[in-house]
Amino acid sequence: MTYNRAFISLQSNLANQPISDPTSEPMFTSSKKNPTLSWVDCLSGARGLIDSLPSALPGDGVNPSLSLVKSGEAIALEPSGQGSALVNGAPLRQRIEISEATTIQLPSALLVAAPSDQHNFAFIRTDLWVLFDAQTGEHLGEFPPQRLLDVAQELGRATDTLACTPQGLEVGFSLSQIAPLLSPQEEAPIRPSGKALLAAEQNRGAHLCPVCWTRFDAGDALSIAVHEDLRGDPILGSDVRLRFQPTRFNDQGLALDPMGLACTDIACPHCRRQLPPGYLDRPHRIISLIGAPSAGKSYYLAVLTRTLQDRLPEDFNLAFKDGDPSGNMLLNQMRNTLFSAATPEDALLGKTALEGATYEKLPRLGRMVSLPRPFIYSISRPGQQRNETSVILYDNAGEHFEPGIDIHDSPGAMHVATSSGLIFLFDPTANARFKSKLVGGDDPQLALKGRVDQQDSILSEMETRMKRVLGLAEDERIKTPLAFVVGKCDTWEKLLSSPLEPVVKSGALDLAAIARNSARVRDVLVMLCPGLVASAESLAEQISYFAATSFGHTPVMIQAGLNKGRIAPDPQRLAPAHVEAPLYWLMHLASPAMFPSSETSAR
Ligand SMILES: Nc1nc2c(ncn2[C@@H]2O[C@H](COP(=O)(O)OP(=O)(O)OP(=O)(O)O)[C@@H](O)[C@H]2O)c(=O)[nH]1
Ligand SMILES: [Mg+2]
Repeated sequence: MTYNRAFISLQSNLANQPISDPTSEPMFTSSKKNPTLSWVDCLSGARGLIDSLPSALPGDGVNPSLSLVKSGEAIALEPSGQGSALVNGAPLRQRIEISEATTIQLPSALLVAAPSDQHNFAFIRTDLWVLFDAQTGEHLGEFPPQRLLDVAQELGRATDTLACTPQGLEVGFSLSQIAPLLSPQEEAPIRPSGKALLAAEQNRGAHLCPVCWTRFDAGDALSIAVHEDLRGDPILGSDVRLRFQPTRFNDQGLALDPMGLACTDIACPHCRRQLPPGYLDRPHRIISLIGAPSAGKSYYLAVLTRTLQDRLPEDFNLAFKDGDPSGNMLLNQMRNTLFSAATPEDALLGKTALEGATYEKLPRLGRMVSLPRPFIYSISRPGQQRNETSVILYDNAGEHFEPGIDIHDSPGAMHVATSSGLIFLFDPTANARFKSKLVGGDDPQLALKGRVDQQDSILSEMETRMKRVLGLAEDERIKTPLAFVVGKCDTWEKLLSSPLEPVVKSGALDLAAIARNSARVRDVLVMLCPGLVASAESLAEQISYFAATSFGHTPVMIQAGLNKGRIAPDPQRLAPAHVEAPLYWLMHLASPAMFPSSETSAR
């Protein structure tokens, strides 16, 4: 819906024309009926009829700022000389006749009045207001009046560029003019201004949004309207259901949408993205997977989620379930592509595009940005669903971690700052020193020419970003534990001094075995990339090295067809190894009760 520009300018240009010539003949002289005036208070919803004149208006206090008087066949507004009534947005200085719907702003009431034969205001909904652009008339959404100022702030819009009106009314108010009536008096002076303050003020609360990583309190979560007529959100677009701050609830405590339907879905108050069912009821751990383009992140995620589902029941007596089937669809599809394929061509996973399907465009702290979709899985002990926790994973494009991407313009990798654990997936097939040790290997990746190895700068970029966001000093180390995973170990495991040991024993994590495996991998890294080890260890307080392979065999290069020249695993020979160990270690540090170690369980 677009609001008529002429109508808005009529209202916001503050036209309250005086009666041009009070002595002139009235236009209609036939009716002898006394004029009556219908009015509605746009905030309280009170409404009524005035037929005895002169009269004061409701809400005009003990010293009324205007009075209603008879003016020929019509009713006119007469200034009393005191107070500060605004009529059609301008101070009332002289008598004006009410010939059509007229807005009247009093110190404690916001009225619309019109001759009763023109309007009875029966269809006005004062609990739901339309917000629109004062210049263009563009419809920006419908909100309860008490939300209008917050919405303006969320939109990053000055209130004097916005106009609003109760649903069903054809005249509007300038949002800046009516602001004092919308915000309770005591709140007004403490609203901070400025972008930094805005960001800081918005980023508080008990819950963290898995999409924009901004904090909020449960009471501030938005509800998602159910009624089909409420399709269209002012910020997310016309095909998205309206997000609104609930004010009415049914007997079960469910929010009611503006059409009275009960709503179960909720959304983040910042980015407005729908949150998975039950999101606020359990703790969440973000595990950030970091790696250069082609490091193997997408395959690792597909294999990791499958392996966790298979291994967690046996290893820790835990169930690993899809915590958001519709939100996890893409990762589940990747997993199915890989594990139900018959040929390498079918098993091929595409490169993750910087703003492709794994990303969605959403508002974050006042600007529209691309954010990676969260993949949420719940972990629980059978019979103890109450102690459920969940893991959030993201499939970023490797480019997102490279230096040169502004973290505010493109904050898609900012989850690192709020995560419980970091997995840095190192790609040995992109590193010249590893490659020189693997000469003669069959992996076609080892023969790829022209790859630039930026993995050291990805690590230092991650450090810089995290320190910036967390406000850490240059010489401080990051407290988030770092699992340094040297991936694709099907190609290089022969460089290890001895084979890796199993890390789970009798339902507990064997930290000593993890430490010995870490030392084995670290030895190889120190030999080939000592600088990288030094920077990783100066970055994080807690670090452990791992080796993993998503494939467990050498992938092949596709020889013909559309995907000719691309490298893919042979689905018949998939044998992932050690992929779960980094996650077990990070989850043990984050939730030792769920992922106990042999040390803790022996105590
Ligand atoms: N040998 C071997 N190759 C692997 C393994 N995992 C992935 N690869 C190969 O590594 C390449 C990149 O894998 P992806 O998972 O697409 O890499 P990515 O990190 O998601 O890359 P971007 O999406 O560009 O950031 C592909 O050619 C895979 O075949 C592995 O365990 N062993
Ligand atoms: Mg990828």
